[in-house]
Amino acid sequence: MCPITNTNFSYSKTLMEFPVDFIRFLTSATRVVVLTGAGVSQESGLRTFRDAQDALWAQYKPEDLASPEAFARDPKLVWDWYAWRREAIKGVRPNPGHYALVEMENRIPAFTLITQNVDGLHRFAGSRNVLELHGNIQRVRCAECGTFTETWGDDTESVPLCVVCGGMLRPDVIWFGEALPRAELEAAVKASRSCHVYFSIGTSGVVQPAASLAYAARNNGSVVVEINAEPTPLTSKVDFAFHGKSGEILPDLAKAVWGV
Ligand code: BV8
Ligand code: ZN
Repeated sequence: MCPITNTNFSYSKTLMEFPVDFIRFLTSATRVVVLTGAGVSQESGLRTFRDAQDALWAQYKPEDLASPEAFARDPKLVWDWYAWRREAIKGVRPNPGHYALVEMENRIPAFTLITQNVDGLHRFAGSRNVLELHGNIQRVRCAECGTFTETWGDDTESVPLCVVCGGMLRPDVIWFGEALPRAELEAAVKASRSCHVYFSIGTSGVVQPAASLAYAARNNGSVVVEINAEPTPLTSKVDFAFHGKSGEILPDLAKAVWGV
């Protein structure tokens, strides 16, 4: 466990003060890992999984729609939910939190951005070394033969079909009960086990195996940092917890460490 004491900070509007030892540590860190969740896209106008869903979908728990069982039960309902989310994402832009992570990647030799988000906003902001653990909603593939397709009709009575095998199309995201993409998961575990500083940002830290990466870093003696609007099951295990909006805290951190 890193020798630095655990300190909680509630965020205020003035430029945030960060503990000097934290700044010194981050300044000298050459291997940094960041895991993000829905909270990092909240200030872009996207609902988190915890947020009450839009009236249209309020009767459903996200984890009840994001599953092979739900797709088998009512494929059109699940298809429409993803079509609705895709439209919502088209209408938003990355926020200062996304851009601050791009600045960090530009200044840290080995920077790995692991995301649970399927919205693609990190890459849209300019992040390069991004591991999409749970897939990407903008990609669509056949649920039978796996063929990817760039075009599909959204205004159809039924789920669009695969031109190769006639199977139903589905979003290229990882549903509950489905295995994560092997390459991305292995790279995420490897990076988390060998980083100097690990950030958990905008995630409730509930969904596995993503939520266990912070513990892999901690067991490796990394400095573990949480930036989240509220405490999570991880908070009592981290070296530094900054509670507030990532779109405000991250730009201040980039300013404090790299003056950008
Ligand atoms: C698997 C893609 C097996 C789809 C997603 C019991 C114990 C342990 C594990 C399990 C278990 N039962 C089942 C499991 C496994 C399950 C799991 O973990 N379930 C949980 C619910 C207990 N995991 C799986 O099923 C995984 N697969 O295990 O397969 C297997 C293995 C091998 C071979 C075959 C099979 C697959 C998990 C991935 C599922 N897909 N998404 C889609 O998006 O539609 S998960 C999805 O939900 C997201 O990707 C993300 O991971 C999760 C939501 O969490 P967050 O992103 O953290 O969002 P949330 O809203 O919860 O929190 C937001 C936070 O931000 C809040 O704390 C809030 O305070 C904060 N915040 C808000 N605004 C801001 C902010 N912070 C800062 N600034 C702000 N402005
Ligand atoms: Zn097919």
